Amino acid sequence: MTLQYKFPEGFWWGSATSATQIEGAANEGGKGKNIWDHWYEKESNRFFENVGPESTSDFYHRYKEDVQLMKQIGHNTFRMSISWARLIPGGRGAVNQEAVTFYNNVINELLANDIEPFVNLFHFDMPLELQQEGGWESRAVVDAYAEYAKVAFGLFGDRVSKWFTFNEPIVPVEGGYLYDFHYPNIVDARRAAQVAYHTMIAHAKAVEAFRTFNIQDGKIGIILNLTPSYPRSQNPADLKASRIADLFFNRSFLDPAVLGAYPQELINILREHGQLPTTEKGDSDLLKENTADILGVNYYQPRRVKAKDHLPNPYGPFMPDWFFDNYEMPGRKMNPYRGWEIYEKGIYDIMINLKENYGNIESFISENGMGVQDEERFLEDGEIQDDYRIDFIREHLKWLHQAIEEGCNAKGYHLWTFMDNWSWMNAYKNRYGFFSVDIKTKERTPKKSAHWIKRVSEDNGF
Ligand code: BGP
Repeated sequence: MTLQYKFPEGFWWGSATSATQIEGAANEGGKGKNIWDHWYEKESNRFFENVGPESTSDFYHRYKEDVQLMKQIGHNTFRMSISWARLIPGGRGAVNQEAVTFYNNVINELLANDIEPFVNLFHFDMPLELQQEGGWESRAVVDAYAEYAKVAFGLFGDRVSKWFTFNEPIVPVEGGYLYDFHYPNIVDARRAAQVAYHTMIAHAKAVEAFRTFNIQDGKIGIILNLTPSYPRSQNPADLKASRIADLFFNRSFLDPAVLGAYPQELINILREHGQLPTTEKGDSDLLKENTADILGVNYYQPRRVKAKDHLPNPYGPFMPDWFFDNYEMPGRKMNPYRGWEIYEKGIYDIMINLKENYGNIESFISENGMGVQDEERFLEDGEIQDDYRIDFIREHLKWLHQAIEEGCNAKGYHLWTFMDNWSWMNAYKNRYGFFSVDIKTKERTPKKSAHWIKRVSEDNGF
């Protein structure tokens, strides 16, 4: 059979997930509390249908079965995260041996089934005690994170070679400090900038520590949600709006992580508006000397922007949105459930940008996927016929393939996600998995896309 889209030898086929979203066992195995456990206790009404993080998809007890399912659908790689609050309850000090056993078991099970684990250290889940100390606003928390990273490299680095410091570090900044969709629900751009900055310092410290560990074939990177900012038009005012949106939402992390320095224009804007974070001597060298080896790219949707229609309210809090309005392009293709535009070519544009402006750093699609509500509508003979998801993946893969043909250094594609999981405020509203999960019985059932991806992974193309 000749394939129209053949991927390079050794291409990484798999999926991604995070600890809080699948493990469950939130109060078992000696795990400490994180901000999600706490926020849910305080305000369960903010979570879809009041479903919290306590049991989620029960990976903690079912990882063996899940690894078998991954193998069945052709995964050769899988990205997971370690729960900091599980490994080191409270965030500092003694390591929880039950957690070590659990993560060892998961890693060993993956390896025994020829699935390479990619391990991420932080996926939105700050230990509660450290949040109460100020979270990422606190430099002491940055140091605690660096210690945690060392513990993880030491415990698992003999078997795990691909490490990631953070998943989408801008999301806790946006959610927790600008737009009120994560705990601690603060609206304050100056504090947001401090959180963003300290996250990058924490990243660089973890990279610096990683270099001392001599991990075989070891690579360390970061996972960023890159959302290309497309201007409404070529009008200079629209172009400027898109450039500034790009500075705030992409380059704020991409530049320091890959190039080792912040864009001067972003610094100028923050300075002009009195929003610059506090820095320490030596920070800029730390960033410069500890850039990422590998970049995970999460891509779901583009950002479309235009020049502002109205002046910002001078009495309102400073916001990145003082410089642009979001633009609803007529005729855009939407995923109406998640409310996100679908624009497959975005994946290509991101890769070309990495090639041209970021030294063609080794990268991969670390998340891409389509969340759909009430998927039982599509049940036939006991399986969800998710043709829309197959289309979604296929069309994105075509553009990724094109980028690779043009010399982009993209090594793999991970779907968000392996099985339906718990999502932050949306809980189980939108389903993303190759496998559906019955949230009462926790039973896993393949969807049509599971059979499809099995063939694609095994053929290394389609
Ligand atoms: C990314 C996160 C994931 C995941 C995904 C889907 O931003 O890294 O944790 O949740 O988006 O988004 P959502 O769950 O909000 O629908």
